[in-house]
Amino acid sequence: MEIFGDSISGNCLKVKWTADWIGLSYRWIETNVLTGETRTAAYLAMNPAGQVPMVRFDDGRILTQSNAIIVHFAEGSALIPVDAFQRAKMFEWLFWEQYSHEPYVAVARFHVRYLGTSPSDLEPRIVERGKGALALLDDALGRSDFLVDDALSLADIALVAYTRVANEGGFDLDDYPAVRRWIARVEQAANITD
Ligand SMILES: N[C@@H](CCC(=O)N[C@@H](CS)C(=O)NCC(=O)O)C(=O)O
Repeated sequence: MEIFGDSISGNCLKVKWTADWIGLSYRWIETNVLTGETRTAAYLAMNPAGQVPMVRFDDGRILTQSNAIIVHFAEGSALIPVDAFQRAKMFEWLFWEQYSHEPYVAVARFHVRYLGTSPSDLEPRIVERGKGALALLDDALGRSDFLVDDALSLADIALVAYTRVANEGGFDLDDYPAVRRWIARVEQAANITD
């Protein structure tokens, strides 16, 4: 299969890390969002949303949305809890990541690191909501080594993607000590080096 992704994107890297952890074989197609490679006619024909990550399976089927992809990849693996309630807790984190974390922590980073915005010029709501998301994570991780059932799951892989680079968006991770310890723990458990 082919994974279309931009290596600067946490949404794409979480797909790569999950595939690597499971040992799937794939071809990585580097797709630059900054130069509009997701907006060409050929790309839009595959994914009308014009975004990465996107997977094209050998039979031509297409799958998009990072968290849908990692759930599909990890089906039957230890990254998805067997217990139905714990599995639902994992989904709770995955939905929260897309609605209440990524739109602030990742967007702040994109503006600061890739568009050259000064952290002090970021929209205050983005900063406030980003800090709130990091504080919520810190609180949860003060009580448990991993987000779900004290074991590495897709919740950790999805949430570490932008949390580990939150400083690039002007957030100070020193304010969230439990988060910092968890980042190191997840990087080691999930073999994350890039
Ligand atoms: N909810 C989507 C978000 C995907 C997304 O925002 N992708 C960005 C890169 S992180 C993108 O492709 N941006 C290019 C564009 O919108 O033109 C997911 O989790 O996959």
